[in-house]
This record gives sequence, C-alpha cells and structure tokens, in this order.
Amino acid sequence: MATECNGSKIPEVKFTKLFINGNFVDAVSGKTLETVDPRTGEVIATVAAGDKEDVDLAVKAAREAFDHGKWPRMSAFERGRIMMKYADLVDQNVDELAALECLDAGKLLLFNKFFDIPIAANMLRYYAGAADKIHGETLKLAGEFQGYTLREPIGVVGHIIPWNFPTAMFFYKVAPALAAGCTMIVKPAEQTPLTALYFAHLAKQAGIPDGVLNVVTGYGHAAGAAITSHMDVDMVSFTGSTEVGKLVMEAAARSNLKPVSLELGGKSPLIICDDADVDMAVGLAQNAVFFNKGEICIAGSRVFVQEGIYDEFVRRIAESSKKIVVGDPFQPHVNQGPQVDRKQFEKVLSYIDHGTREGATLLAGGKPCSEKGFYIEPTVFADVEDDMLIAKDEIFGPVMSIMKFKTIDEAIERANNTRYGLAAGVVTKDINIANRVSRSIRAGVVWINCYLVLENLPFGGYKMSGFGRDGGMQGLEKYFQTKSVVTPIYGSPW
Ligand code: TXE
Repeated sequence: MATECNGSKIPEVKFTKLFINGNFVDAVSGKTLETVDPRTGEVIATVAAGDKEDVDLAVKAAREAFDHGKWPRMSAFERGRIMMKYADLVDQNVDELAALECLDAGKLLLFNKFFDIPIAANMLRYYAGAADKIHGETLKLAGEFQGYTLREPIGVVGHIIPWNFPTAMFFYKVAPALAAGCTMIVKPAEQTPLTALYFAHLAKQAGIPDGVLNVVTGYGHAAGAAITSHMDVDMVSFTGSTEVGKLVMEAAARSNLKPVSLELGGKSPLIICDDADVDMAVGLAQNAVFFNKGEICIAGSRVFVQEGIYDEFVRRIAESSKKIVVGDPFQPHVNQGPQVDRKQFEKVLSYIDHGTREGATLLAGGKPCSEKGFYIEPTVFADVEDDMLIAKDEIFGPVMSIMKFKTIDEAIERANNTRYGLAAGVVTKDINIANRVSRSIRAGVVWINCYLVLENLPFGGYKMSGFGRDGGMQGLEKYFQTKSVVTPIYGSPW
C-alpha cells in the first residue's frame, strides 16, 4: 500500500528477495543490504545481499534454461511477442515504477513517468521487433563449396548495471539479450535494487520462462565479482566506473576468457563557438551538465566557450543555474533531486572544494542545500584550466567547468586531451565547423546544436570510456556468436 509524505505518494516496496529460476528467494547466507532514501538518508527497505553461492544458483538456472529450455529454441517471432507483452506490463505499472525509482535513486518522478520508463518499454518493443530479423549470410566459396553463417545466441550473459539510470540500463542490456535468445543474470547496483526486482516479477507475468532472467541483488565485490569470474557465464555486459571496468576485464581474462562489453566513465566536452545563439547555448549547456543531477556518464561537464561570447555566456549561465529548483524529486516543480547516496554526495563536494582551492572562479552553487538528504546546489566554475582536477576527473554531480578558447583547432585539441571518449557536443551555426568538430573528436557520440539525444542510436565509448555498443542494432550484435558452416555441392553448374 502506498503512503503519503509531504503530499507525495510513497510506494510500498513489494519485492526484496533475489529472483532465481522464477522464484523470489532469500540469499543462501541470509545476508541483506539496506537501500536508502537519498532525500533523507533513511532506510527504505532491506534487500537480499547475494554473493557467490547465489550467483552459482542463478547461473545454474540460466545455464539449464539456455542448454535445454524453450527460450533460445522458440521462434524469434514468439520471443518478440512475449517481449511485447513485457513492454505492455511495464507501461501498465508506470506509476508505481516511477515512484519506486524516485524513492530509490532520487530521480524526478515526472521524468521517470513520462520519459525513462516509457522509453524503457519502447526499448523492449524495438528489440522485440528486431528479434526475427537477424539472419546470417550465404557465401559461394572457391571450388565446389558453399558456406553460410548462423547467428547463435552467445549463451548465459551477466549484466552488471549502475544506479544512475536503473531502469534504462536494465532494459538497454536485458532487451537485446532476450531478443537474441540468451539467458541472463542481472546484478543491479546496491544503491538502487528496487525496480530491477519489480521488472523480474513483470518478466514472469509476461511469460518469460523460469531461469531466463534472474536478478541477484548484492554488492559489487561479492555478487558482481562472482558473475565476472564465473566459468559458466559466457559474456558480461557492464556499465559503471572505469576502475571497476578494469576489474571486470581482468576477472573475465583470468576465468574463462568471456568477452566483455564495457560502458564506463566520461568527461565530455561541449564546444560553444562565437557564432552560437547564446540563449540556445545556455539552455543546452545547462541541460548537458545538470540533467539527472549530473549523474550521467555523457554529461557535458567540460564546457569550452570561445572568447568572443565567453563573458556573456558566463554571466548568463550563472544566472540561469541559480534558478534551478533543487528539492524533493516527488514534487512536480522540482528540477533537481538529491545525489544517489552519501558516498556520491561527499565525492561531489570534495571536487567542489578542489575547484575552489585550485583557483577556478565559483559563479554559482558550491554547497549542500538541505539539512538532511544528499542535495547539492547546481555549481558553476569559470576560468577553469585544463590541468585542474575538476577539468580532468568525472565528478558525476551537478558541477560545470567552463574554459575559454580562441580557435577551433585549439578547442578540438583540448577537447581530445582526456582519457575518456564517451560523448561531445558543438554549438555553432557554421556547418563546416560542426562537421570538422564531429569528425575530429574521439568519442562515441557527437551532438551538433543539441545534447543528450540518443533514442535507438548505438552508444558506447572510445579510449577509457570502454568498448562495445549498447542501443540500436549494434547493441544486439554482442549477444550473438557467428558460426560458419561449409558444405560441398557436387555437380553444381555454377
Ligand atoms: O561505480 P561502480 P560506483 C562512475 C561515476 C561514479 C563512480 C563510482 O564517476 O562517481 O563511477 O560509482 C558493480 N565486480 N560511474 O562506485 O562501483 C556495482 O555493484 C563486478 C559511471 O557506484 O563501478 C554496480 O552494480 N561488479 C557510470 C556497478 O558495478 C562490481 C555509472 C557500478 O558500480 C564490482 C556509475 C566488481 N569488483 C558510476 N565492484 C556510467 N558509466 O554511467 C562494483 N561492481
């Protein structure tokens, strides 16, 4: 039953156990973890904390469902039909899911309700439609041989997902893997386990057979590490920090050499040229950095502004950032909720402190803004130098770093001077500059006069932002193996 708090409907938490082989079960060890409301720092619910033994059980179920079950063997059209039903169930439960996500992750209720969750349902539909359009090739070989390729599901997949977009990340990974005919174990982030468990319940309702989709909540060093080093997991798809991405790859290499796909951190440049419409540039930059309280890997957190409009841009962005309403994400007039947990809250504040001590000019924000919970003011630094920590590290919070540049060549060089390569943006009216920048920046996505638009585009990183793509048809590819088959053709006239 939902309860009320400050006029907001707080949903009841219905699912708190591991979902293995179609059943909600306690962790073998009986261990639990507490998930916390970032608005208050208080415990919302106690959730099962799975570790190696639970992962072993989930992998066993997924292995059985893959090796002997219906899911990989049914027609792809039928898999797609079940996924469509799953999508409808996600839509039907949107109110409860949106509130649960708001409570667990501090994400805006209205955003969850009208964007995040409907987009996730559509992702299921996108891959449901793609399921029966995967096919191999036929090749005429030298001599009397013919070859063809089969696209086979890769097997048992481990999905390890972060807390900043618990719903989107769940379906970014689960939807294409389901369409491919894989079976899987999902480990949500320990900070935000609640919607993943709800999605497990809906998967069963939709008719996805037991063992196909298992959810093991728990800590990264326990449940996460058990997945990446498991000998019977055939592939791992990970989104999270670059540091943990390295551990994932290492564990995969040390165990069964399973392929991995890594979507990691970013420090994306947004280049604003002299000819830009300043209104547009301010709105775009603000959204690029402060969207989802800055907890987004593609945040345009390095804003390069050309010297001709620098002063005006800096003045305008400082004014507009002060108008962002920070507060309870359940409230419709609020633009920015709390950071996800105390660790992130303290991390962001420590970077703000660094920025001030390194000599950047603090134009707006810079402080926590409530007595309880993890709220931080939208913070803008100008006159940032490339070698300052706030210009180099992923802060993952509402902090904008503005740098001045003279020429486009200089901006491109400085924009590329980072270990990351996830996203970039350019604001200009000059098509040649837009094209030059988009070709020159080493990043997985470049936005011209817009930002954060992805829909069904392939998405992933260059450099230490990782490799592999989620989204679009490329997001499906990694869940297949390609097998070549060769037969002789005797007496063929061709
Ligand atoms: O990430 P972790 P954290 C960045 C962002 C953030 C920082 C730290 O800068 O401030 O990372 O966040 C699981 N084996 N991003 O500490 O630890 C973990 O349980 C296997 C960017 O939360 O990487 C969770 O499910 N798994 C990012 C997931 O990894 C392990 C989104 C991500 O957590 C593990 C999140 C291990 N040894 C943070 N250790 C993005 N690219 O969007 C942890 N995990």
